[in-house]
Amino acid sequence: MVAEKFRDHFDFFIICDKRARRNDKKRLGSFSLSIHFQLYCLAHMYRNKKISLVMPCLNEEKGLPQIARDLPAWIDQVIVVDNNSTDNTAAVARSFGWTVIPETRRGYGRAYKTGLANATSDIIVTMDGDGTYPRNFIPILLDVMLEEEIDFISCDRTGHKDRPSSFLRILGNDILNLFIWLIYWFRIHDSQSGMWVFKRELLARMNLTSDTMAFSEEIKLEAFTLPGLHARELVIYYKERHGESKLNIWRDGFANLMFLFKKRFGMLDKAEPLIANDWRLEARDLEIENQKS
Ligand SMILES: Nc1nc2c(ncn2[C@@H]2O[C@H](COP(=O)(O)OP(=O)(O)OP(=O)(O)O)[C@@H](O)[C@H]2O)c(=O)[nH]1
Ligand SMILES: [Mg+2]
Repeated sequence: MVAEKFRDHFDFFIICDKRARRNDKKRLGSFSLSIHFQLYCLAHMYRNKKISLVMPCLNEEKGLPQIARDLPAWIDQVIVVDNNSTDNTAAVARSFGWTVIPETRRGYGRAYKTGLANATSDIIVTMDGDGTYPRNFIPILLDVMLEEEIDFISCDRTGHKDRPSSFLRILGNDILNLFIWLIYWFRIHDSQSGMWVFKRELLARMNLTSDTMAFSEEIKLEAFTLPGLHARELVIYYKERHGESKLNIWRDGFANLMFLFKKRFGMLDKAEPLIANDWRLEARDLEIENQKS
């Protein structure tokens, strides 16, 4: 039911986006509307939940201003994890009042681990710092999450047919999705998506080992296979990248494929949870145990 509503919203946003690009006047109109909506929401929090946004960033000074332009003002905490960027990423992020966490150890996964461990809100939203992921979908994703009692949403770019992506990337993603199906037994359409919305408390249960680009598929493997978790994919649209890509298609693609096997066949050491367990999780585990017996 809510998922259907979401699909309508998706079409609506695609139409608005196209129209806004065609007509500057309309863009100004929708901009002032969103300002009013944001002023109305200045009280922070969303439906009584605190929200953190976490972004790993390596030389993303061009992407961050795109994100700041239409990021909902009620987001309580914005964390940028900076890996010694050689451009002005840190200064640009600070100019928007965001928290910059320096991380000297390189890697997408490493940056995420540091950022997620420092997030303090009830719900965490993630995205790249390159401006590709839709900020105006955040409230809709949160609505779906709260109304359908979903624990983890993985945003699926494949529903946006005109998305800017090369044939090789789409093929690589499909191959990884196929292997996930074959060796983990669940279907996913976009295992490499970098936008997730999830309850922070899940971090206490997840075994997140990867320091590299494989972190993106690893967090989904955890979310979709942990017992008692409700994980879903929902479609989003996806925009052109600002700044240079950090993805090496062949190297990262092959490493991500190998990672799937290593994790499945227990070839990785167990990682420390990113946050301490809390009483809510223990209570829910007990509930699951009771249901089983
Ligand atoms: N802190 C940190 N961030 C990184 C590192 N590698 C990549 N990132 C960031 O992680 C995000 C994902 O990297 P991208 O280059 O966008 O990779 P991608 O989305 O697969 O590729 P594109 O579709 O070309 O954007 C971006 O915000 C990068 O700046 C790293 O080693 N450290
Ligand atoms: Mg990207």
